[in-house]
Amino acid sequence: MKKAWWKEAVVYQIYPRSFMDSNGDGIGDLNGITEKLDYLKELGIDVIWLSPVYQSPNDDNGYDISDYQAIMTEFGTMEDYDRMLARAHELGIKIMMDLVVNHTSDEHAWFVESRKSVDNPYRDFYIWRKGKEDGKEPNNWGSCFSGSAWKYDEQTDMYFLHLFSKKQPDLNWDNPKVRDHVFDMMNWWCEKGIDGFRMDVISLISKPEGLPDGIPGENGYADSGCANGPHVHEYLQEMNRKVLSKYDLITVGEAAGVTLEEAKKYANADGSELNMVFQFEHVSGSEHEKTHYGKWDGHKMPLPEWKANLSKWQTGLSHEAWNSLYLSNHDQPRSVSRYGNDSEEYRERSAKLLATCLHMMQGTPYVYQGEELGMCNAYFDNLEDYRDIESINAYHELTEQCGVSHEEMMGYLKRISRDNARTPMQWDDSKNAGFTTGTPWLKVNSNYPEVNAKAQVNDPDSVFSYYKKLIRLRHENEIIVYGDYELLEAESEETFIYKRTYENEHLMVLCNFTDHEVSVTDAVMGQIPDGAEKLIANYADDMGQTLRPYEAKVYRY
Ligand code: TEU
Ligand code: CA
Repeated sequence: MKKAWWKEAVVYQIYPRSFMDSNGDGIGDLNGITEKLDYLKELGIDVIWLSPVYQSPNDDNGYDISDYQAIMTEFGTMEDYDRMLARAHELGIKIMMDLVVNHTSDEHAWFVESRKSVDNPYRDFYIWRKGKEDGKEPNNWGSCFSGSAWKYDEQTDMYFLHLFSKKQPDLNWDNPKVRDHVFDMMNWWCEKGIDGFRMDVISLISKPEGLPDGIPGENGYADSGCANGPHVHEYLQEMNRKVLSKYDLITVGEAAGVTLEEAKKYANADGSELNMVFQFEHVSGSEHEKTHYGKWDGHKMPLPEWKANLSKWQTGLSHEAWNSLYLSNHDQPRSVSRYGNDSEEYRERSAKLLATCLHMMQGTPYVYQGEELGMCNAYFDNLEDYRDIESINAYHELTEQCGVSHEEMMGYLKRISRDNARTPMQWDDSKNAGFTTGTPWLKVNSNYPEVNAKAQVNDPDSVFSYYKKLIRLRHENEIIVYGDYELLEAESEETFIYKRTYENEHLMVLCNFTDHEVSVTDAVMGQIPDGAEKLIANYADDMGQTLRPYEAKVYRY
């Protein structure tokens, strides 16, 4: 298997709005990030994925860009950006920018021009259509943020497409001028010395010919109906030729709706498109569960289905493409709340369990800010405490149009709202967790006195120190990066056990996903020779075939 630095790297995602506020306005900023780079150096990560810092009206917290080559006023200046980039490089940390080019903000100059008239030079930068004879939208697509995916624009008596918010009009990637403008902007950032791109919903950029009606009632149909469109690989290969191939970058495509077969094209080993993709199957609900309201009333997969899905990606891409490894990001609830156990008794233990299970797999691991501390969901009780447009729009749509009760909907939000991952980083036990001296834009999780970086960075038994060890082990052991993967005890509803093999070496990864003791089969234990080295574990001692609640341990032999 071909080796590469981005296969051996560990990436840390920063959501700038919630990472560190340096000027007391309650909003994280670039100088705040610069202040905390030493903390990330200590953790040992190699790359920072920076969620968008470009100029934006913040309808979707920066994922609605009004100027790709200017810094969001609230986050600071281009000089602040350059200082952060230089300091990161001094520390040997690379910067991966978030590239959001499926859509812009409706305040972007291109859209301001485009909507002026049907013959404006920028008209075809976006997707405009006449409404249907009966006055209905051009097709039945739903937006991912509730309502129709079309917004009527009086000025020219036409509708424009927005797969996300009304203020995020989709770019028309079939227009070569759009592609040239995007590639020019990407080259501009590469010439500044950045080290890669995370590409927002890149699987959606090529819309199906004729924009046909979708499957009625599929929540956010546009998201699934547009995925892996007719020209997406052609456009990415053009992007690779005109930008990516000219630099030594790390690239990951956020590929909503991607399948294993499609992923082999996006992340193929010949390097003609991207290095890897974020797929969504393992963070979605069970394939066998029909939900009424998309993610809101869905549940996580039962363990056997989850293990089978992750294993499918491990063996399915191995030697042909490359996996990203993640459980958390700014769109997902906190992993320890969703896949672990965030009770006082088991929060730390299960956070280490999840970290072991993910970081011992083949692929590039992504650590989402606060995941290394075992931060968990905030479970806000009041709608007024939420800020996320997806959550707020869904609240109104489901309670006002679908008959969902307030109490039911608040239960959905507490469990799976994106705001659970966006509460401010918990630095210490001072007011607002040391994130800001002002009023935070989003409330801090009330458990910050117990869960914060200051309490962990010097504690060898902390979640932080455990992540630090996992990252170091990946840097020191090729088997963790390149070893082949094999799932064991596939049917178990309690354990997640897999083996890695590389040249003549093996790792046995044993995880108990329950709050009670379980016993590992003789078939598994029989493979581990006496005296096998314990690489890492989340209990100090070892009970052999018995795994205690949320126990994780890795043997090398
Ligand atoms: O997310 C796209 C996407 O797939 C999410 O909308 C996801 O499906 C949903 O949030 C899960 O409930 C990207 C960004 O990561 C997200 O923050 C943006 O809101 C979205 O695109 C639009 O840019
Ligand atoms: Ca600030």
